[in-house]
Amino acid sequence: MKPFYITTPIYYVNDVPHLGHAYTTIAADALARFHAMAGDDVLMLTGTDEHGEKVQEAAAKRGLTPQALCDDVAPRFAHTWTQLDMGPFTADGARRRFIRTTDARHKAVVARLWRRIRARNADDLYLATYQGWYCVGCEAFYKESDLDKAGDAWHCKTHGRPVAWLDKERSWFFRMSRYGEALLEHIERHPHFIQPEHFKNEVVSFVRGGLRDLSVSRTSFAWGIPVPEDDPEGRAHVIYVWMDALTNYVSALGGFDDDAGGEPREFGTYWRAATHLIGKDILRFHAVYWPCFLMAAGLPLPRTILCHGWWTIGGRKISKSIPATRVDPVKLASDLGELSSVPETGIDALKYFLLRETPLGNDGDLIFENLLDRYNADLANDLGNLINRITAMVTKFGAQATPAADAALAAEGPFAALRRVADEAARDARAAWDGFQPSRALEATWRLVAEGNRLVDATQPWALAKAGDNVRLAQVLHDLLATAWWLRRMIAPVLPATARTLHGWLGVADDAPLGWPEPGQLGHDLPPVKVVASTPLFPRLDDKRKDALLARWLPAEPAAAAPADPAAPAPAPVTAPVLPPIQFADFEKLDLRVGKVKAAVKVAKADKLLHLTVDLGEGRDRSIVSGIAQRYAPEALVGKQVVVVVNLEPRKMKGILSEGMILAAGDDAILGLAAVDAEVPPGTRVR
Ligand code: ME8
Repeated sequence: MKPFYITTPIYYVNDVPHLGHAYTTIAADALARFHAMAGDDVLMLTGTDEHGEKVQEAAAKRGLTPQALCDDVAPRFAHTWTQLDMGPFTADGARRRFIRTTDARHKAVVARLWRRIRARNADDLYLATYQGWYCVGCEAFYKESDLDKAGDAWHCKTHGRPVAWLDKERSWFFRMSRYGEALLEHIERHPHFIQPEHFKNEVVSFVRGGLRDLSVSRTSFAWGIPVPEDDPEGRAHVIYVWMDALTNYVSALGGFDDDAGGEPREFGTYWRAATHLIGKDILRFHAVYWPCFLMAAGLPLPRTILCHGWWTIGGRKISKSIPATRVDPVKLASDLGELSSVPETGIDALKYFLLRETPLGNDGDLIFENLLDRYNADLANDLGNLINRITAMVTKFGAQATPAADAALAAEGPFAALRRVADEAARDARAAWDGFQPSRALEATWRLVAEGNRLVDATQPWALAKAGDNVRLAQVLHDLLATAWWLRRMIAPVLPATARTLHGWLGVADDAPLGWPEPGQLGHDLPPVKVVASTPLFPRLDDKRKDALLARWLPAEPAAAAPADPAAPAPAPVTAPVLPPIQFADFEKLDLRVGKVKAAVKVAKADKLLHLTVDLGEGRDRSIVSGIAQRYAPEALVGKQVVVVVNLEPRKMKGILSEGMILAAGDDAILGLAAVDAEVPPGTRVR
């Protein structure tokens, strides 16, 4: 059995899981499931990154010790993966492991890595003074050329927030400059080391630009693993959180050597088969720092760094720092499965969309309408429909046991076409999975789904039954069951709940072999079946249902979709003083109306402004410029009711006439639009 070791990043515990984290874990889970079906010896690892300044700060904000914060949040990650049908991940020697960097075993391996580097080349680690910019969000040191200047301050490109100046902090340095050439050579000799290709090119040009030595210890805070040797000046250093975190991939295998210097069995088996799946935000740490640390310690490198893009909403990265983007994957999945006879298939629908919609290395904008459209097209109309048709026809036409295939018929017309498409789909999907391309794998799989539906349309089994053409009818039913059995396996990496359900409906034995379908075997590999009638797995969403889901999800109601942030400070009290009293007649002068947003676009060169077209029941729409762009994506507003002051003097903003003012509460970060809780005709007065 070939080993296959797939890892996700270990996530920071300053945040609870959001859709971005779920995406990586879902992709890793799908790869793990595919490889298991392909007969590989699979180990999957995820976990939490618990040390460093960022976690220490988050704990302080919540009034907790760092350890208490970690103990609260780490299980939430593990639980989320179980809720998304990927668990359980456990700490012990299981096939699915969860590692925490506060585990004693991990800490010991990090200290060993340090000593090992020192023992090989003592001057690879040396004491000096660090001065420069640091982003606590990234836990990374930056040159000014890596940063954006906004006003007087330098800002991190990922977090968009000002970076801190570390002023002459005494620090251990790692001589990374020594390893640039060796790294370039490794990348050249192993063309699949960094995938996809465009990320490899990015790394190569970064390394060619020259590697600088890296500060790998901190003295200004204590939440980390102590450097395992003394500083002659007597200062206490903790190991840089990235050196600590990256080592998790090895400590989860029991480390790279034991007390006697021998290689632990799991390290020997899995390390060279390691694939680190990561987001592009942390490419440099994985494709540059980590290999350099390993080379300095005389250790082999992992096989592949597999990098994916970012999910954004309205063009903004899904991240903790932008509350409106923090979509809760569990909520989304449960909403999607709400009407299904098997609610867990909502989880499958979410996984399917995320992996099908965008190729792994690309960025994807999460457009909820597209999610619902894909659900209807690919899952309700195509897959769900096919499954229901197959089980319904087999039960209806009485072929409860496996109908026999007729060799002559199988080589003919639609039956031959089905075999050709099935073979191609299995081959192409397998190659795509092997090449880390889930989107292509699903596309290939759906060619077989389409062909199954085509077979039903082309052969019209109900007409065959009516005409008493039992030989042909048996062939159709046989081929449909054979197709269902192939699909049960081919969808399993991404739609495990659907696959399990289909398995049950087909009545196949629990221990039937679940290897990847082999070309030429359609029908020949069909185990005995005992089909039961099915119920709708992916009921079609009509417009009313779609609108109801969109209303739940769109960021205009952030509370509905955003998970609570355990690290967020309590909101500040509203302290604005109450204004002096006014007469009712003064209030009556204000004309407030309900409007319906018909269109919304960003205003060029104005970060805060949106240009809205609003129906106020006047027979013509009004143009209104509103300062809500930091909080609302334009597409989230279309169709929404807003409250508008309609009798303010019109004025021009950025050259655009604004004929009204939208009422909202709060400022950029916690802005909420004033709303009326019933649908009322545009132009209705608000008093
Ligand atoms: O970086 N789109 O942890 P983290 C896609 N602890 N993926 C996203 C995403 C988005 N919008 N947002 C987050 C850390 N991710 C370190 C890792 S590993 C030794 C240490 C995913 O909690 C993506 O995989 O900030 C990204 O790399 C990871 O979450 C960052 O998680």
